[in-house]
Amino acid sequence: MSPGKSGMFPAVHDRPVSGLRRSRAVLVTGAGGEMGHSLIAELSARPGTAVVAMDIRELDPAVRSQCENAFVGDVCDAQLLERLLAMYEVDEVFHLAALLSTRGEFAPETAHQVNVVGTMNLLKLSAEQARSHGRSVRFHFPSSIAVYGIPNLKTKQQAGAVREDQFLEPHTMYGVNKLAGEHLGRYYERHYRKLAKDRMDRPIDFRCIRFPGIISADTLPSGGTSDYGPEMIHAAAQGHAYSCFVRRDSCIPFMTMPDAVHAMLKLASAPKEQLTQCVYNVAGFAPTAEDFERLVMERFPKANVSFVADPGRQAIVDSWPENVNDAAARQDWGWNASHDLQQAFDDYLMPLITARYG
Ligand code: AKB
Repeated sequence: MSPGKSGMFPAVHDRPVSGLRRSRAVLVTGAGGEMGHSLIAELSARPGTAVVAMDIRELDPAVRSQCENAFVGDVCDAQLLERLLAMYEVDEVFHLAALLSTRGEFAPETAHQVNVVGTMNLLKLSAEQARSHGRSVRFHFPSSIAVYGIPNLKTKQQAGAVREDQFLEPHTMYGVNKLAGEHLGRYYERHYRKLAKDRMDRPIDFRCIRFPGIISADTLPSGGTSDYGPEMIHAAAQGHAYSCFVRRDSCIPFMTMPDAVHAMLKLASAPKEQLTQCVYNVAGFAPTAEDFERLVMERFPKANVSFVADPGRQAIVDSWPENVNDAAARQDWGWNASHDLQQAFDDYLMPLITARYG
């Protein structure tokens, strides 16, 4: 076993690959993250789906138990990716590994390495996988509302729900990286090695959703700028005081984690001929921070919520749209959120969060 680029020996819980034929698998990067927990639970429940997971840290045992195999390593480690892809015949990739918007502003070049170089590593190796097994690799890329860069609050209020082709001048490195990832994916699908005589047509089937802020009852986000929504709810449920880092009138779109995973899997299974674009908006609900406070106080009357805006993080949230227009997703692949704001609290968050914290 050769050490990966990091010089570390990735922890690999090898299970023998049967004979010379590689086992077919679905690869999930960033498997230990918020979305990875929920996505792997859904994928592993599908008959005949073998999930191979990859994350920078060891997986939670509960997640690990749902995987065929798990690799600890960095998506920038091309050697590790090559080793993994030599062991499995990968038909589908869910590339969740990323450095989010707030963390990315403290280390923008690192964010670029993880979010763009890591993505390109994986696209390149997936295209090589496609050549080797003769089928295109379905590549799922979670993008973000961070790709939008609205210049000021007046324009934000006038813009309302923005379409996929509007305001694409992101104010964060994370947003720049996600926009680059979208263009890279479209290139690998439609133009990869355009002039090469031995090129394969469409080695990648690239499918991308621009996610809003996501709220999970099971996990807390870290390193994001939309984190104030879930942080406020989880703090109140634990009886902890919470100082919200944005103004009360701050408004961006959110959705629940079940709806986010539902959207990703619904796009994943849509017939390609129905898809008129590679990148789609999806919307859930668009509360202000004050809406979150009101709903939290209704359910946790003793909650202690205060507002102390962090100018930098506030500027990021102000550059993101109030909401997104998801007409294309509804039209092309039948997207429809199952939780509006009230249902998110009543049907999803409250039952699970109160059970979790007692
Ligand atoms: C972040 O806050 O950076 C992410 C996002 C909106 O993509 N949750």
